[in-house]
Amino acid sequence: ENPAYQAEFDAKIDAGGYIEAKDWMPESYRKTLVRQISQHAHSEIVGMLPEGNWITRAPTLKRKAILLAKVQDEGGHGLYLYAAAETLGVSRDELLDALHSGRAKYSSIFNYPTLTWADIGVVGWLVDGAAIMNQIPLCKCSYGPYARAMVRICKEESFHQRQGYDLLLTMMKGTEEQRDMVQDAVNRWWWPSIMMFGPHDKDSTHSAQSSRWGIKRISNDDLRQKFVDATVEQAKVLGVTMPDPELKWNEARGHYDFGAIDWDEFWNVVDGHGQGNVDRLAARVKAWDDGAWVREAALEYARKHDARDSR
Ligand code: FAQ
Repeated sequence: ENPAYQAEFDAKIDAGGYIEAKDWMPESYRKTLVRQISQHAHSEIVGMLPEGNWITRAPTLKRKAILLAKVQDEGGHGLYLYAAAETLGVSRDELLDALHSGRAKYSSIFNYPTLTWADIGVVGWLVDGAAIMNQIPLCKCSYGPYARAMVRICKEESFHQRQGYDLLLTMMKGTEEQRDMVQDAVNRWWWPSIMMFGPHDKDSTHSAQSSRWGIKRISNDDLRQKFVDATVEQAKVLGVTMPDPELKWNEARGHYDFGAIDWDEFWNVVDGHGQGNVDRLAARVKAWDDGAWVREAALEYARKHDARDSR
C-alpha cells in the first residue's frame, strides 16, 4: 500500500468525491465493492424467478405486458451491475461461478414463493419499495460506476413499485376473495421485506467500514425505519393491515415502533435453508448450462471475425 495514494484516496472520500475504476484504491475497498455489487447483481437475476413464475398466468394482456417488462428490467439491472463489478478487475465468469457454487449471497427475499397473483402486486409494492429505499442512497455512493448504474435502476424500480401498488388497488376494489388474497400476501411478505435491509446496525459486520468509505450513506436500521414509516401509510390507503400487533405510531420518536424481527428465520434463509433456496439456485444453474451453446457460438463468431480482421 502506498501512503501517498492512500492519503489522496482518503481526501477524496472525505470530500464526498467519487472513486473511478482507474483510480488507486485500497484492496479492502475493492473487495467490499466486488462483494456488494456482485451480490446485488445476483439478487436482480435470481429476483427474476419469483415474478417470472406468473408471466404465463397474468390475468389480462395489460398486466402480462407490464410484468414482462418489469422482469426484463430486473435482468437489465443485473447486467449493469455485473458490468460495474467488472470495472474492479473481476470477471463475470468468476462472479457467476461464485453464485452457482453457492459461495456468493443474494438477497434473502427471493427465496420466498409467489403463491398467488396478489403476491405479484405485493412484491412490487413491498420488495421493490424496500429495494428503492436502499438504492436511492447508493446513487451517491463513493464508487462512480456503481453510483451511476444506480440512477437508472432507481428510476425503473420506482415504476416497478407503482405497478405493484396499482395492481393491489385494483384487487382491493374487487371481490371479498380478492381482498383476502391481498391481505394473505401482505401477511407472508411483510416480515421478509423488512429483513431485506440486513441485520441490526449493532450486528452488521460491514456497516462501520462501508459508512466510513461512503459506500453506505444511511444505516440498515435507519433505512428499515424509513421504509416502515412510508409503507404503513400506504397500507392505510390500500385497506390492508401489517401482521405486527406491536406496530404503533410513537409520537415522541416521530416514527412507527414495530415488533421484534425473527433473526433466526433471516439467517436460516441467508445460509441457504429457506423454502426456495435449493430451487432458485438449481434454476440459475440450469439456465447457465442450457445457455452454454449460445456462449460457445458467440465466442466462435468473435474468433472468426478477429481472424478475418487481422488478415
Ligand atoms: N439477504 O454487514 P451487513 C433487488 C448479509 S433488491 C442476504 O449489514 P452489508 C431489486 C451481508 O451480505 C435486493 N444476505 O452487510 C429487485 C453480509 O454477508 P457477507 C438486493 C444479507 O453488505 C426487486 C452479512 O449479511 N439489493 O434485487 C442480507 O454492509 C424485485 C452482514 O450484513 C442489494 O443488494 C439480505 N437481505 O449490508 C429485483 C443492495 N442483508 O456479504 C427483482 C445493495 C445482509 O459478509 C424483483 N446491497 N446480508 O457474506 C446493500 O446495500 C448491502 O449489501 C446490504 C447489506 C444493505 C444488503
